Amino acid sequence: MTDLDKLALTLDEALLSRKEIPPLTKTYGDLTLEQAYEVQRAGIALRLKRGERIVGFKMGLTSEAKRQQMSLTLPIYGVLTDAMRSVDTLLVRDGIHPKIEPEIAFMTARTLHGTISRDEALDACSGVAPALEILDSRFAGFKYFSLPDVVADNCSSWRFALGRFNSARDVGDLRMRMRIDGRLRQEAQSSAISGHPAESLVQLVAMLAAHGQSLPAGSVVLAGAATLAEPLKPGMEITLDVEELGDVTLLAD
Ligand code: OOG
Ligand code: MG
Repeated sequence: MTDLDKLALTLDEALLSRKEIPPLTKTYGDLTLEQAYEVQRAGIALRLKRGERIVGFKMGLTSEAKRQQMSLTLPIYGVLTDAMRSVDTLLVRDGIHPKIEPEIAFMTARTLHGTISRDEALDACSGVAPALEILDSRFAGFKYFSLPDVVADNCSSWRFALGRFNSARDVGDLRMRMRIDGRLRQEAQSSAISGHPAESLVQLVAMLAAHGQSLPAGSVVLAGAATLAEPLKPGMEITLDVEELGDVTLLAD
């Protein structure tokens, strides 16, 4: 087993036991971004061995608000599996210190590879939907010291919820409003996501190509949060409303 495999195992144990750990770059030392993606891949391999199936990818740090919240600078990606999908309700106690954020999801209908334009990305999608991402860092206090830590931890991804996919294409400047128990808590235009949410898809496909991978047809892609994430507590009802696209609601138990 390589050192990077061992780091993946440590993160996986933290996920399964719901016990936070110190950042890897503190306990192990510096990691390059490339090594961090290797740790991420090894961690996903452990989940696949448990029977989970890859259903898509998430982009992270695609908005200025998120980059400032986390003091990190570059867009990053993580992997989504079927076990991470929440429908209607979510048990907060299954996590460590979850947070929720408003997103837009794409569903791809064709394989995408390499350098593509925003229009090519949109042409390849069968639908777009309002989405909520529930993050849960495996690191103590949800604090990071470096981008490689976050990438190794599958970009803090934990759960996601999807609204209904529809065929809207003009998704570049839609109002997104996230309410908690009926009170407006976060709002932004969808343009806060990479300038245009489809740009996140373009960036994801380019980053996957740099790792020799394509984005398979039938993938769900979370484009990244438009606003800051809000801490999630049992009893909260969270609704994201995206102009033109509709809404998605999740009950935290
Ligand atoms: C990193 C993941 C960021 C997003 O949508 O920007 C992310 C984090 O905030 O822990 O998912
Ligand atoms: Mg996110």
